[in-house]
Amino acid sequence: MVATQKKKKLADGNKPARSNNDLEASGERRLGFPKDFVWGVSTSAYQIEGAASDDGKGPSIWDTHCLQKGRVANGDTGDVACDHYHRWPDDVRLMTDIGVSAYRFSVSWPRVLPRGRGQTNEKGLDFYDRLIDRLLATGIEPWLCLYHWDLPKGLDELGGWLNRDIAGWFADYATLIARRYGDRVKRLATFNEPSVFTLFGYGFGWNAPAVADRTAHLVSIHHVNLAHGTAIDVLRTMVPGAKLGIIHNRQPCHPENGLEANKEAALLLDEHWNKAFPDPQLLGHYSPRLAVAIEPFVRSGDMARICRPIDWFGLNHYSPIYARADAAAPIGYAWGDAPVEAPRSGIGWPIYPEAFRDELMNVASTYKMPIYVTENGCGGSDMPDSASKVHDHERVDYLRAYTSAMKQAMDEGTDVRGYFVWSLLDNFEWGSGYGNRFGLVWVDFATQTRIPKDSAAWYAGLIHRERGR
Ligand code: IFM
Repeated sequence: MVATQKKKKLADGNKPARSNNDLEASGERRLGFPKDFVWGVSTSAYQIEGAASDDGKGPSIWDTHCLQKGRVANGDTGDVACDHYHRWPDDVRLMTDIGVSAYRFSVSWPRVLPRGRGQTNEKGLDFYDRLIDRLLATGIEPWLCLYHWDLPKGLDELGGWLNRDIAGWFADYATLIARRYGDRVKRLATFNEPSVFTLFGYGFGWNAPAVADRTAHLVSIHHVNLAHGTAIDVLRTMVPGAKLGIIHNRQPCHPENGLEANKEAALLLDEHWNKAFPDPQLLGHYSPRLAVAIEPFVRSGDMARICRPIDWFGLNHYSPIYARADAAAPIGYAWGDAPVEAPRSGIGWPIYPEAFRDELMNVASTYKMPIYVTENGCGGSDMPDSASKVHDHERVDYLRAYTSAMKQAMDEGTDVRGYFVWSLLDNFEWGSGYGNRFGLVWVDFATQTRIPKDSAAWYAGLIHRERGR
């Protein structure tokens, strides 16, 4: 039934509730966030755009990764995803309906530079021009991230993140973006979750480019750090008034089952996951275990090149993670399981809002920077009911608890200036394919029908209340 309804009618008929009556009826109270607090939503190019080879886009490592049997659940690919490349005006309208003031998205490197360097693709560049212009016209600030994991295949063939030259290729890409969009986009991030794409892509080998090797993992970390610093210098010079940052995934790391035997594994995971990027970028050195391991790949002058001044710390947080000792694993430990008694989301991720509060405070005291929470959200397997409504109470509860925890951290003096829900839309969740849904808006991937979920209405209400309007 959902499939046969007209898209426009659905979008209008499912607008998130925001009237005063609705808000009073909801019984939610204002938490007292500053009026200028940034409320946003996040997405990434490969996860929503689709149009994998339209208008001259080149292949990325995710395009080819998805074609390999067994890599992605159900054999799903990002070929169509949310078809955002064609439906972006509808998606901007959804953001307007929710009332966000900011939208974080990533540029697909191979869409604008099909081989990663050299020849640019005008049609791909035009796409982001249109999106940015519409966002600005609608009063939504574009937050542009240069890299959210979709490395051009052409660069992977040259070694990708294992080739030291990539720092220069990335800086050239940053130059293109700065020149093209820097007049309108002032919020720029170099990378999204460098620890995740290096650990999962080169350490565990689960994600593209599916390398599982200790040395490759270490080398990729260092080269991403070099690329970050080099690109920051480009953006700083070329984009007047830019506010530059980078987005880190930060989660407390615990030994599986609290066992002594897993403690060293947890400490190593903590360095790989939480410290491998912000420490050299903001403190000018690698953390102790990494400093020793990475030393053979560090050349004179590298640390100064990596540690460049930035303006904000993007923090993505979901739940604590766990490590288990495993001497046979390529990087010396295995991904651990959460305690059986942990409260969990629909996709099994532990729910601990107090860990979020603590992580915010920890980041603030370690790196002493303004924080924007650039991702936080809850995965499930939501489906519409017979009335085409999606009652995702679990996500609402999660978001309520996590935004309250964030406010607690702020009340303790932590400088948090914004919060972006992951994600605007259900989308391609990497190795899990389309089964894991994080969206405020439900997407029927067969018809591309969008239905704002109850969580979209809840978030709209929160924004409305906190703005005091
Ligand atoms: O979907 C991802 C996103 O690409 C990076 N951060 C975590 C999200 C949920 O897994």
